[in-house]
Amino acid sequence: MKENLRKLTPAVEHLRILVIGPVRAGKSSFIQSIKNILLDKMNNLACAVAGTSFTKEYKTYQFEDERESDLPFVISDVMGLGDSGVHPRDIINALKGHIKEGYKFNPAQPCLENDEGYNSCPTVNDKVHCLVFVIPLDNFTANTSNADEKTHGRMVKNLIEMMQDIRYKARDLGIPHMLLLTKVDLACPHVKEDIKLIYRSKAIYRKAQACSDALGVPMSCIFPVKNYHDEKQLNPDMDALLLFTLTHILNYANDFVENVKEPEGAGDHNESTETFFSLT
Ligand SMILES: Nc1nc2c(ncn2[C@@H]2O[C@H](COP(=O)(O)OP(=O)(O)O)[C@@H](O)[C@H]2O)c(=O)[nH]1
Ligand SMILES: [Mg+2]
Repeated sequence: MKENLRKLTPAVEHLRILVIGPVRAGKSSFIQSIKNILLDKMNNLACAVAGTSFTKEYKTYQFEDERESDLPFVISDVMGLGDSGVHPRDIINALKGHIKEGYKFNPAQPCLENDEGYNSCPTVNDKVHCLVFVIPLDNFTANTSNADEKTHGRMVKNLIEMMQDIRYKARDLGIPHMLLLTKVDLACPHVKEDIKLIYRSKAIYRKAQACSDALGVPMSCIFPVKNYHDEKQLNPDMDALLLFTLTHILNYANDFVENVKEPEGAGDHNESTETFFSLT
């Protein structure tokens, strides 16, 4: 999978992935995990992405492999969604490439056209090519017997509505989007014990299904992962799952960039027909 990433030759300088989700969802940990895997070493926490607990500015991370070559994709991170989080209109601004690197988000007001941080002439490189919603599965109750609150656990209703609005906007812009489910180790003891069981876990499957129902995202676009968070060394099984997920994200992004070149096709992205979950 790493070899395939090296072979990627997108029609843009970098495929741009945007990760959004509530504070402490695991966005920075995901970026850091990818960095670790590609460099083939655990990073010093003092300079790690995940060391910055509350991202407040638009920050884009580049990746290089152990041969120190730059890989042709970047991941942009924004302040958490939800109460006192990033203004939803700034997510739309970021999708369209209007937010400049380093822009400090103001929860009370979105970035406006005459702001210094507003990029009024974004190129295709500045635009987001795949939007990734990050949803933590800890304390997530997938019990559908009672109204919304229970179904969605800690994902409070207005957060779901906010994510849905952003998703509709991304869809209108033709930007592919997917859900990354984090903290799976806290949602299923079998998966905590052995990450290889992830696509066999009924608990994870039910939670994924509840997220799919809540946000209207098909199961084929939902990816559970376990980030590096307290591990001291790399684990090949975790790496495989994270790289599998990253490969799909980059394929979606690449398809989008290819479609932009052909206007008739722009707006659709092929959902994989693979069945990811096999219940036992
Ligand atoms: N158990 C577990 N903890 C995680 C996982 N991903 C992130 N965390 C922890 O969750 C907390 C918030 O993560 P962070 O990446 O800073 O979230 P962000 O606010 O979305 O950037 C940190 O303490 C991480 O170590 C995971 O997959 N499993
Ligand atoms: Mg963060």
